[in-house]
Amino acid sequence: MTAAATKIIQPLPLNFTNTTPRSPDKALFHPLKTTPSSSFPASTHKLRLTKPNSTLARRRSTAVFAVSDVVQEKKPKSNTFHPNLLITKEEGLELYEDMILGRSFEDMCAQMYYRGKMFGFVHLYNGQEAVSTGFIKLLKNEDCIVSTYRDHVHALSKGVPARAVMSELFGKTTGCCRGQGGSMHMFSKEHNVLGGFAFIGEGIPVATGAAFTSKYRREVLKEGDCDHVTLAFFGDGTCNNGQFFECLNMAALWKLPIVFVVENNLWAIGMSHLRATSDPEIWKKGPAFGMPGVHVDGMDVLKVREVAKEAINRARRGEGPTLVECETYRFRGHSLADPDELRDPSEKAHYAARDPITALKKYMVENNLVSEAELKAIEKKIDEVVEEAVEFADISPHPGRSQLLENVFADPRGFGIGPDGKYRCEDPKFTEGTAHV
Ligand SMILES: Cc1ncc(C[n+]2csc(CCOP(=O)(O)OP(=O)(O)O)c2C)c(N)n1
Ligand SMILES: [Mg+2]
Repeated sequence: MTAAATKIIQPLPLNFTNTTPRSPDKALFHPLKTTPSSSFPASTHKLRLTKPNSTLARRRSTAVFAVSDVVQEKKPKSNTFHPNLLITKEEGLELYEDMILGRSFEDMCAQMYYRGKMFGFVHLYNGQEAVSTGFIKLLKNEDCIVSTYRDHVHALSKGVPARAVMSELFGKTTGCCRGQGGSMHMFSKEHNVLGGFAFIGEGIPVATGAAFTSKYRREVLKEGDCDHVTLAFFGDGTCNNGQFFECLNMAALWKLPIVFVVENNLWAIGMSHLRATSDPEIWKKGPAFGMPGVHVDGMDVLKVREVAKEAINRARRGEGPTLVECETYRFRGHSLADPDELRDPSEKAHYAARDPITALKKYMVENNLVSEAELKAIEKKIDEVVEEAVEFADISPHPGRSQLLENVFADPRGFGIGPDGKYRCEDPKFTEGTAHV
């Protein structure tokens, strides 16, 4: 084997240095005029926007820079008392409450899991709240979301009651999937939460299909008011899967109303993103398919929200999909079964210091949008919501035997399941004429 070939098949060492000359970095936007987007400490790669060189790339990336310009010039008109801020007091309180709910809920899940109240894998979202809140709080109920196995907080942000999510985790009938889905399969038709998915990448085609439905209803069935948007959330590791590329292609080709939201938390279980991906700047894959690609600081809910507004509105206006890469970090192990011994303590400390909840709190208090007391009141209210969710889940009944096969396999002949948990049509005494469904 030649030396060159050997070099190619070697995984990148953690201290990999990219020596390729690059054009000057240009951070995408700085809506809060804070520090430029950070680099990932696991590598010398900086996940910043690099100006595209070719004319084609420039043409395709125009929308990326347009997002940037809009964000920099943003001055919300409604915010009469704080004309230089990106949010009103009400908006700030809503964002804070949603992030606190996500964090407190997940902390409670950890406690309940270790007390044996939940079974199977449980993946928590601590640290990534700015992404769920920054995007989902901008949606209408009719808009759809699709998540991964790290899905509790997306469901909460979309309005699924905490008690329904907790009960689902406890495997109880009062759960949002009647206890049949569990942690990785949150679903709510009422809230248009189209699922958590245990298989990585599996939700992306479902989200693409949902976006196709909206377009079909609007353009073929002539439902003029159907401007629904779908958000697909997934991780950095998932972007190496085929479905990601296939769906980007299809969504761009058909100009579907979808936003692909990558939650790049640097790790896919124990595999560093920088060792697994040929070009770690995921946002660049958007322009490759003819859609805008945006990189945003996923630890800053206000920045995420500004990018989300642009991408969601673009989809709603019928202008097609956007790929948004949110640079974020999970504060706990991959799942509650993971002792989290692989990640460097200094990397963890770096991101812990950028906690998105603390950052929003600081921003609002320093800009006199809210008082500490108002934030404390929200924290107290959410504590009660989460406590109540646990009590509710605890006293709720387990599903009966008859539910065992429901929604698992297609009922062979459509006559339902009897009280013994077996298909009615399999009963030797069954006849179609007397079947009672
Ligand atoms: C199709 C498939 N292959 C492999 C796995 C095993 N697996 C579970 S989580 C995971 C890593 C995914 O990482 P990422 O997309 O970055 O999401 P994160 O867990 O960081 O949120 C893998 C490979 C799986 N669930 N599905
Ligand atoms: Mg990841």
